[in-house]
Parts: sequence; C-alpha cells; structure tokens
Amino acid sequence: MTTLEQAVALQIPGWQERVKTLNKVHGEVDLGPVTVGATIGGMRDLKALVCDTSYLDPLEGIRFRGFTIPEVQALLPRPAAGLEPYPTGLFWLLVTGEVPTAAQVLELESDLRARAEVPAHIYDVLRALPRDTHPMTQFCMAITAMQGSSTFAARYGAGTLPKGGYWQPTLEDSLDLIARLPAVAAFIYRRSFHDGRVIPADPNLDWGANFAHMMGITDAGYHDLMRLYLLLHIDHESGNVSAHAAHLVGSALSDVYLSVSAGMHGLAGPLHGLANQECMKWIEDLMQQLGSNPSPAEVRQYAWDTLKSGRVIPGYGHAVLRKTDPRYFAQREYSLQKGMGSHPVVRIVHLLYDIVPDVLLEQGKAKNPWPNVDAHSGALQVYYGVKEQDFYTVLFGVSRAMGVCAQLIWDRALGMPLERPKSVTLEMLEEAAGIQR
Ligand code: HAX
Repeated sequence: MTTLEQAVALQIPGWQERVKTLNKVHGEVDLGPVTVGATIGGMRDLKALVCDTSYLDPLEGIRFRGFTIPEVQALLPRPAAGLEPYPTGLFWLLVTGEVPTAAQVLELESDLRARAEVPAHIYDVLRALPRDTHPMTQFCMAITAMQGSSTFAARYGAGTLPKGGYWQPTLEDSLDLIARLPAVAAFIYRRSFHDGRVIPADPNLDWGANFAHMMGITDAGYHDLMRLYLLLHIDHESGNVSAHAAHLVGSALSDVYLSVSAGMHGLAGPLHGLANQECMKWIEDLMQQLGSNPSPAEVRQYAWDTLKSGRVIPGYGHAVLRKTDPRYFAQREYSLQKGMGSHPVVRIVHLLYDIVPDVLLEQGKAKNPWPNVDAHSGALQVYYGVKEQDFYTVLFGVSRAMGVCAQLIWDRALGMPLERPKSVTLEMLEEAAGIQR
C-alpha cells in the first residue's frame, strides 16, 4: 500500500518539471491587466497565486482537486458508523490529488493517532492565559508555542536540509500539527466554557469524531456533523486571508507552525472565519428582539436596521463567489435530511435565506447577496448544544489547518519563492491614471 509520503514523492518530479517549463519557457505570458482598481481594491481577481489543492469558481463554488462537495462526499471512504466521510480522507486527496482507499485513510488515521500527544508546555501556556481570552487567540498562541517541535526548523537550522528536501519535514510538521489540533482545541473549549476537565482521546474513534469526543460530546449525530464540518471548511484555494497569510509567511521558509498560526490570525477576523461567530450573535440578537418565530417582515426590517447602522450582515457576501456557497447548501441539505428544520435557530437561518439576498440586492452594494459557509454552520452547532459562539472559529481553524498544510507541502515541493509583490505610492497611481495634482 502506498503511504501518503510515497504518494507525494512519486508526483513531485513531474510537477517540478511543469513549473520549470512554465517559468523558463512561458514566463512572459500575459495573464491580464493589473488595474488601479485591483491595486487599491484588495487585489480582487488578480491572478497572482498558484494553488492546486482546490479551485474556487465564482459560479460553481469550490472543487477539491477537481471534485465538487457532493462528489467528495460520495467518493471518500467513510466510517461504518457515519454518514459523512473521514475528513482526513479529504486531506489525503488535497495532498496527493488521488482519492484514497479505505486502507490508506485508516493508515493515515493511525499515523495521526500515534502523533497526537501535545507537548505538556502547551497546556501550561494556555493555563497562563485568562480563561476569557478569545478561543481563537488561545488557538493561535498554542500553535505558535508548538513551533519548538518543528522538524523543518530543526533540520534547516542544523544546515542538513537541501532545498529539494524541504517538503518532507514540512509534511512531518503538518502531520504532527494536524494530529494535535483536536486535543488543543478541545482543551480550549473545556477550559473556557466548561469544567476544564481534560477528556482523553478514544483510540476507537476517528480523528474527526475524537475531536467531538474530547470536547465532551458523546452524541453520534454530532460526531457525524463534526466530520461534515471538518470536510467543508478545509480549503478554499489560496487567495482567502487564512491560506494566503499562511502561504506568505511560509514563503519566508517559516515552518508549518508559524505559517499556520499566521493563517489562523487571519481566520480570526470578522470578515473571514469569525463571521460564523458574528452570524450566530446576529441571529441571537434577532431572536432577543423579535422572539423565536419572527415574521418575514420583521426579519426584513431587522436586516435593514443592520445595514442602516453601517454594519455588514454576517454570513452573506463573498469576495469571489457570485452564487450561494455550495458549503451553505451542503449544511442546509444536512439539516433537512436530519429533520432539524423545525429547530428555531435552523428555521431562522432558512428564513434569512429567503429574505437577506433581496435586502442586499435592494441596497445595491454587495456584489454577491448570497449566503456563504458561515451563514449556516452556527445553527448546526446550536442544534447539538454547542452554543459557545466564540468557539466556532476554532472549529473552522482545525479544519482549515489541513488545507493550509496541504498547500504548504506543495509550496515546498515546487520550490515556491519568497512572496514579494511591489507596492507603489498613491501618487504613482494618480500619475498612471493621468491625474494632475
Ligand atoms: N452586508 C452588508 N454589506 C455588504 C455585505 C454584507 N454581507 N457584503 C458586501 N457588502 C458591502 C461591502 O461592505 C462593500 O461596501 P463598501 O463599498 O461600503 O465598502 C460593498 O458591499 C461591496 O463589497 P463586495 O465587493 O461585494 O465584497 P468584498 O469582496 O469587498 O467583501 C466580504 C467580501 C465577505 C468581506 C463581504 O461580503 C462581507 O463583509 N460579508 C459579511 C462578512 C462575512 O460573511 N464574511 C465571511 C466570508 C466568507 C469567509 O471568508 N468565510 O470564512
């Protein structure tokens, strides 16, 4: 049976050759203009990054190595007890481009189990923080604090790592980090919101279900939801803030711990991953004001009040997508399949789908009035009793770390250089635009 490392190793020479040809022979091919609008407008649509783990089409949504979400759900191996595939199977797919066999996923699961011990000082670092420190801040600090165990940093520092070999310790670090994250996140959850008791891993559970178990949740339904959640949030090509931040920091040859931590700092922003927390807070406020069964007219007014106060409606809009996020649909379908539709919060999330896009269209600012992944995820957590909104982005982070790691492994395998775009002054832009001052 081919291991994950062997599967990557086999592919690297062919991919390196493709990069070499593109760079050496076709390096001057024009990919389109760099406009003043893109330069001052957050680089929208600028084709300035390479990412093969996933691709985000504005109308179709995400494809993981060419596969849509329903295809991935149908193709990947799943545990006997669950409806949803192993998220680690998707990590395999992202890293290798190949759909893993059940035996390969089980081998990866067992490898992760063997690597799962978190260095003791990480818990000391977390315990030193006030309990009300935001869980994402704790999560970022824990990841950074694990940096001392980076195989890449140790070998690079010792001068024993040729450039062609960078990817191997990057894979090692990735596997170590991914293996440890559920225990770290569960520790944060239990210390911040519960009795702080550490629940040991269950060797009979898969990586995803174990995370739920260590949070203290025994409901098999939640274990299944956790697999879905970890599957859906894993990767969204490389221009999003978390993946791009990780790639940028990684381009300085900072190791996986430093790079993923950088990505997580970006994920913690309200316009990115924190939107899931913001969204549930917004819905909670709505329910406090209007009760649990508001009329469409009341919800519409509530949405307008948010816009008029200068705030965004969390969970709606996207920098690339121009239709409803298929990750939203996957969660909506799951909630309907599982008969969650009559839960008050789930019902409101579904009602918002009928109202908010029209409100945003009427306002006429947002280029995409449709919901993104964060519009639905919190409601499913609430359904299973996970009501601590401040923790939601950590759930996102455990999943996103896998996608970011898959990207970093390939950054190293392909010898991606230091990222260093050129900045210009505002005056230069004015000159380019023919503006006289
Ligand atoms: N509510 C109100 N206004 C919105 C909006 C929303 N949901 N979405 C976009 N707009 C506004 C923008 O703020 C912008 O206003 P200004 O011109 O006054 O600056 C205008 O519409 C044009 O923005 P855009 O081009 O459509 O969107 P951007 O690419 O600039 O931003 C965002 C994309 C996701 C940041 C934006 O849609 C937003 O703020 N959404 C709400 C927050 C959110 O859900 N974030 C999560 C996104 C998905 C993700 O990364 N998940 O992790």
